[in-house]
Amino acid sequence: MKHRLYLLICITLSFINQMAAENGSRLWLRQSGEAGASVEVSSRRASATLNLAAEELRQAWKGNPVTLSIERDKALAADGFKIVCGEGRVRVSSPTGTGLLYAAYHLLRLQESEQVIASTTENPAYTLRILNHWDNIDRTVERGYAGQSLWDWERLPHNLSERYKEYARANASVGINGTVLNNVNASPVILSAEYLNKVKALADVFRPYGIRVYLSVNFASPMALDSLPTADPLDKRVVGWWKKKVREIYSLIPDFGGFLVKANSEGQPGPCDFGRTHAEGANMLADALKSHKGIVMWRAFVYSPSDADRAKQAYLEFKPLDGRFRPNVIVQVKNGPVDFQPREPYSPLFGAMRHTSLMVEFQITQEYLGHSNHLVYLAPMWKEFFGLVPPSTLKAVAGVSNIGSDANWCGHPFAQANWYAFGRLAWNPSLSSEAIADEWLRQTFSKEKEFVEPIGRLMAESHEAAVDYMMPLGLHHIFAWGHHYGPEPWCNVPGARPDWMPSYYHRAEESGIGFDRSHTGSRATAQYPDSLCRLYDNPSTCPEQYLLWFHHLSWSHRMKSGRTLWDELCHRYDSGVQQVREFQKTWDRVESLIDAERFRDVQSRLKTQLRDAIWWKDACLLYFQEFSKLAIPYNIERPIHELEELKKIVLPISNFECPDSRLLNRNR
Ligand code: BDP
Repeated sequence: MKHRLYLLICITLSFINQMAAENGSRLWLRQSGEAGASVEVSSRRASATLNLAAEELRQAWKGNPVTLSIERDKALAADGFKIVCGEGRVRVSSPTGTGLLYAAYHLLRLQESEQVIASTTENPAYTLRILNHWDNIDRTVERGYAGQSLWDWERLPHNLSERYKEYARANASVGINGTVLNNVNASPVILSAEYLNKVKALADVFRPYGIRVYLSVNFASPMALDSLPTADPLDKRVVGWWKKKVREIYSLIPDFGGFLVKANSEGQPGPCDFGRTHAEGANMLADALKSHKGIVMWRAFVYSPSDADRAKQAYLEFKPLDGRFRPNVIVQVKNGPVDFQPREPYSPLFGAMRHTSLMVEFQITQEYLGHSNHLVYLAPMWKEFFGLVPPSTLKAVAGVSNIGSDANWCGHPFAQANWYAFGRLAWNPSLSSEAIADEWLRQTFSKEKEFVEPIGRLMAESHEAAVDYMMPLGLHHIFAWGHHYGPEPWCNVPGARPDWMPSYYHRAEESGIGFDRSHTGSRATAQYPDSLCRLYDNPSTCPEQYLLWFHHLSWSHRMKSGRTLWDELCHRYDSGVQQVREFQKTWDRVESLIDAERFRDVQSRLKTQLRDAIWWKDACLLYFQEFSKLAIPYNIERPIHELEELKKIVLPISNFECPDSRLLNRNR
């Protein structure tokens, strides 16, 4: 009897445990419970997308009966929708099935995050809301920290993983409607007939979810694939080659979106190799795509080993080309002028190219923000950008994906929030980062106030905390060589380009620290509109968050806090560390409110984050102290490392892969 009771208890406990176990694979789409509301489709035009919209609601909608109808409406963009609630019914209309699908996800989002379901009209801010995958065809992911690439090229086109559909569904649920499947450092092979058939298979899976497929192309593809003697965009053979290739693509994928191009950047081929401009290169591709309604997204991420300040180079090269691009070219500019640093001012190209369509490229994957070990919610950083660059001046929004084959898609459970927030902001950049965090938390973890409030605050503070423990006050690019995971302000690789070395950016010396980009230095400030130029150019008006980005200042420079620059720097590093300590406490307090599996996962990653924050603080302060020769203020946490010991750390991660286990086992 006793034995049986024991067995019963064991079975019950293991059942409860299983129920509690969540591996994060369901993302924010964890609707449960009986639905059962009636969903009526009042449209004669049946479509796979419309069926999906109805199906999603039938499975999870618990509210009043819904009617879905496709209707033309002047107030609605193609993807827009209208919801009218009244008389015990919810009437949803849109000019397209995709709009109805978005409306279905909108209703479910409100339901699952316990918001009021009210009449509304929604139009996306941008017609193109696109993910950029930096996935290679060997399934490695450049700057990917969540396993392998989702695309199993070897098994495509015949074998279609269930995850392709889940991926499309997750994107559609936040309004993402485009995906560039492959790395901007593109292999020409992606354009071979064999691979185009694989791409077609993916496009077919994504189509019902309103997602179009795009490809990154290597500008020298005609040479690599068909041995043309040149890739000169003005050469007739080259023009003919691209036209034919484009026709081949559209015969397989009639709604193919277009090309993304990284040209003449970091060793990639481009039109400049043949004495042509970026505009000539982009326009040649745009002409090939035009009759198919395809577009070219041409990246402005260029910098050469010249004398010009790297932060000025994209502007110097692209601004003179303003107005020279075809209407179906969008110049894709990273949010900042250097490279996805924890904090950058916005790229001055925004606002400077008034006769060219521009789109912003954000980095969702955390190349410079602790990979998948650090909890850093990126929406506040993107909102900072939108605060300076009016969303209406942009044509589209792109985000470098953080998605991989990991069960939970993104590595860190909270990295999912960045995928989610990217989609939500691409749909509506005026949403607040707090509101997005709130709805994501409720759908992903728990609706309990005791959970949502403190963890929402933690998320809101997480970006600033990371900036503080990594590179406060406008410091930038003082990362370890190659993988960019830890600090290496002393890094000096013999023979490497100076603008790849941290000292190029921090310029620490006995008299002070920072990059003078004011009128007394590189004059990068002059690339901004007058009012901002004046603000940034003067150290007493320059926002302190950009101070050492724009100025080289003495260690004794007086800060707004009254502290000296040196003391302020120490204070900021320390405050970043202290914040992570608080994050740990906040997290531990919510243990009983969520499943054990994700609780422990986040808990252990926070431990790594704290160890890393201390590592960053000690490394940077001890290194900069060699120049300042000043004491670390006595009220802040003392270093626990020796500088020489920190200089010896070599992480066993190559440039483009960094399995967490190896990171966690590193020798400090
Ligand atoms: C840098 C990455 C590099 C990318 C490059 C790019 O370190 O891996 O190829 O940007 O955006 O941030 O092209």
